[in-house]
Amino acid sequence: MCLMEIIRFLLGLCVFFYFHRSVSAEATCKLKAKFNLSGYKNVEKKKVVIGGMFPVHKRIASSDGNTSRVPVSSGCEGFNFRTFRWTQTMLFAINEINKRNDILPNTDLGYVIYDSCFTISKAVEGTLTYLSGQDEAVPNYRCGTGAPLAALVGAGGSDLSIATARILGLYHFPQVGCYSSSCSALESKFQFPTFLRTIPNDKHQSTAMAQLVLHFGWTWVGTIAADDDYGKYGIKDFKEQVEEAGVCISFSETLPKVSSPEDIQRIVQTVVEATAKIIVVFSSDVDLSPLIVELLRHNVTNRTWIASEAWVTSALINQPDVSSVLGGTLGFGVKRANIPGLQHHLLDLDPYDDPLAEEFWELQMAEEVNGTLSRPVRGIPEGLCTGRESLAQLNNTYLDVSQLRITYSVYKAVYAVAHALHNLEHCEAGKGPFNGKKECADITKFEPWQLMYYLKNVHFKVPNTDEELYFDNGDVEAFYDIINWQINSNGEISYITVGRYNGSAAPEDRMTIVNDSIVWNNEVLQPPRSV
Ligand code: TCR
Repeated sequence: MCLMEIIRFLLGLCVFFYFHRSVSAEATCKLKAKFNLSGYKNVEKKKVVIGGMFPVHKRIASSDGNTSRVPVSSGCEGFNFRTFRWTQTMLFAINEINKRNDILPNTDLGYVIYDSCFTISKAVEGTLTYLSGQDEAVPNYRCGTGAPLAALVGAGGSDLSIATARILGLYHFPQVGCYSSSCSALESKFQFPTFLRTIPNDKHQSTAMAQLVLHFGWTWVGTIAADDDYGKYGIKDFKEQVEEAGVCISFSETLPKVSSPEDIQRIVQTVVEATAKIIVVFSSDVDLSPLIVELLRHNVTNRTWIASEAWVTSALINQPDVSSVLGGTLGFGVKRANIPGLQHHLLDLDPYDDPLAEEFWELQMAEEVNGTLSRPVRGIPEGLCTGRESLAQLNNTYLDVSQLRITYSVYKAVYAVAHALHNLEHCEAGKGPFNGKKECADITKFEPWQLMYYLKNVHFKVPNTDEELYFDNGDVEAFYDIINWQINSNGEISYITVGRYNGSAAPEDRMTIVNDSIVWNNEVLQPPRSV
């Protein structure tokens, strides 16, 4: 038994507060903000809290349906190392900003983070809790004497953000979707007035995929979509465009949201029997991975897969041995960047920080003990971990900083909020934008709509990159790398950039692709023909 289990028991109360709020808990009016004041002597600084919501777990645990006792909010299961990295990136960005003297020099950022567990109900619960600042989900965000709440960063997939954006919109509360919410439906400012995002709108990705299909002259393609807004809107926009250009759709399948081996078998069957060899997949990695496992088992090769950005660089899909099935894949990745210092922050994770860090540690160390990796610290009796082991030798998605794309959009989202807060704080008296009287807002007690004003108008250079970030009606520039999965000398897949797509360029200049640099997944290593 791992020592951590005992610690987990002791931290039980904390776990309860964060993730398993009892429906019957007595309503109190307190904020569970954590302030990172490390390195600060000046405790007099003003404080603002940023909310974050990430799908750190992959699903909620199924309930036993028992209605004879007090209901409790469902727990979550299936720890996701990739999304945990996004969560840690938010903390990293907040720390970095807190250390800077040029952004918010007089104000410290704190954070409250919720796990949306990839589930709409959890995301809604988190939003209500966030707005109310209470254990119990009652919307009343003005209560409490704590620091003001700034924007919410995140949610989960578009369907989660759509649910949370509807609630936040009611309160004019700003939300910055980062990876979560690329779906074209979210562009409606009428429906989602306070939603902005640092990931491009998927309508560009659908157009880019359509252009790719037309570029290679493919006329016969199959499509597979996740059963959520991301998959449905993405594939719908794609299909409309290719069909208009005369391409025929051989089959359209939908991946099940809840595990369903029969549905997966049916889709495998369709893929095997279809004559179309080009298959476009708009789905998150989590929803797609059961299908990939089955395709591997059936050894379905000689297809060309077109990947949406959610799975194009996912380690959950790119598992050992997938190269026979997925080598040659072409897909779209959002802007990537290096974030200096991030890896150090990821390695520096303290397992006692919060329940998520603790769960991460336990899982990681369990993997160690089970033997595939060498134990980072020797001399510890099997099964026990101390919390002082080193993460540095682990080879884990969490620590992989080679493809920071969505991670980078989380980083940008936090910076966008910080810049908006900075501009709000540094409003010159008598020259402010509000109420037709040139009023300013007060950083210690501003209204959400006042922050929204500044957020809409931010324009800044992202640190250590040459990217200028600003919102155009809530959206950012649509810039994608076209990535090809090429098998390297070790038999592993490398992501090679073979082209780019810039949605804001003139139509004829949007896509540049170097055909010769693509490696295809067929015997002749030629662009496949579609029939
Ligand atoms: N936007 C998708 C969800 C999603 C995702 C991902 C999920 C994106 N990228 C990576 C898991 C991993 C892009 C949505 O629903 O909008």
